[in-house]
Amino acid sequence: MSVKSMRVALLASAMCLPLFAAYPVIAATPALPADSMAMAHAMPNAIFTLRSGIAQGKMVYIGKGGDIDGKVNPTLTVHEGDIVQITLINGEGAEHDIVLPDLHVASQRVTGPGASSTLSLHATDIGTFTYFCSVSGHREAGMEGIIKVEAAIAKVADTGVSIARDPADLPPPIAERGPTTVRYELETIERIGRLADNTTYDFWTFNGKVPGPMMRVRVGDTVVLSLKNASDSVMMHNIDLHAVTGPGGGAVLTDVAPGEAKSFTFKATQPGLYVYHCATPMVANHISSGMYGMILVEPVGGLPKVDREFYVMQGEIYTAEAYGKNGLQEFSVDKLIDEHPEYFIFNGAVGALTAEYPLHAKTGETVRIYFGVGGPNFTSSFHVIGTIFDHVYSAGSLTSPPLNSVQTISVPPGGATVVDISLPVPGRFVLVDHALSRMERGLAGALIVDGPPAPGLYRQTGADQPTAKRAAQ
Ligand SMILES: [Cu+2]
Repeated sequence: MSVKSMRVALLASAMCLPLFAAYPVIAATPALPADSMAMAHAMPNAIFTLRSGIAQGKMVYIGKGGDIDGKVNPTLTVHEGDIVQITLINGEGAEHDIVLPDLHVASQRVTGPGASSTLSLHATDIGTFTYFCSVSGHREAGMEGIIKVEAAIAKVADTGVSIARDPADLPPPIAERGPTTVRYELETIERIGRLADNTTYDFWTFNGKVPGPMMRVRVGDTVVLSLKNASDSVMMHNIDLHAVTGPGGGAVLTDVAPGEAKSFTFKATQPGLYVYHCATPMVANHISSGMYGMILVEPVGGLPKVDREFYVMQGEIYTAEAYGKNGLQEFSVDKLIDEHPEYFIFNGAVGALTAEYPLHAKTGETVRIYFGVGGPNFTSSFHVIGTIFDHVYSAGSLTSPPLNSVQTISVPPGGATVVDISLPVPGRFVLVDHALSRMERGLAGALIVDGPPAPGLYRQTGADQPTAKRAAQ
């Protein structure tokens, strides 16, 4: 068995956050390996939970959830390149840990029932490696298993179409002009789409993507909005725009059965960034399935110019099975009513803004993010790790003066904000809801800034190496 093997990094190290209560103590190594930066902020793509317990009179690890559910000392199969996350939960109250000495990674010891510790590692080498409990006598008593790193496989083709909205997909600023009439045509489309790698979901959408298209008008404009429901839909749908003054925000004028189309006209009387959504009962079901978007009503003269603009929305998915299951996931009305989502997502899917459509910019540029929460239930504490918002148009209000120098902004369901960020330092910046448990359920985005280093603003000035090897190893 190879002792060299995988390189390890602490996810939390670059976050500067006590993100996880328990983190592995790693053996003394010269420094964090080069790929630790790649791993920092990366979403784990192989996630396992093990519970300590007793089976057939022996002390063992028992798999919890996914393919290893209920299995004793399960073999953890991952693929080369995977970022692996293993959580140990103390099932019965004796002291335990999980160590993988060949991989230079170990959990903390967990003592009380329910106590847990999570470790992460980057599976860079193919092979079979042992995990076991380093508490005296426990390995011999049965607490031992293997993690198998197999060759990377080509992505399975049939993982569902992408329903993720590219955050760079939004209309440009409106040039200086007087009020006019603007027409928008939306179509409600129900389709099986990719929710996560190897996981699909029956999304309900405006125009086939989540969020629906961003609409952009000027205050004083007259908007003629037609809504068509695709003929292969099952459900009725409609649209309620928060930019509208009138019963239902348009919903009562746009109830469309499959194959039907209706339109209505409204005047955009107040500038702001507004959410729109389907309001067909059960409304929360339609929203959580992906039926939300935003309309920007620009003030006279527009907003101050920036170099790039992005469109990002947060939502929740309520599946019957637990987060991380493969295959087509079914909706759970019980979890919706209990407000217990399995997934939190930016722009429709896990990985939409990290793997599929990361936000790109260059140093020295200013970027603006139009951020809204479709929800339907959870307030977002919107934050971009490694940046400070220069300006925040709180609550999506464009007629109030913006806040300056803000770290995190609260955005309620059915609410929005506009944030401006300047980017003097290159690197990878991470969009999050600072209720960071949601990151473990899929919620993260990446803003990748290219450009020369800016050591005057950000540089390493020391790096003490770990001095003691973990006693257990
Ligand atoms: Cu609907």
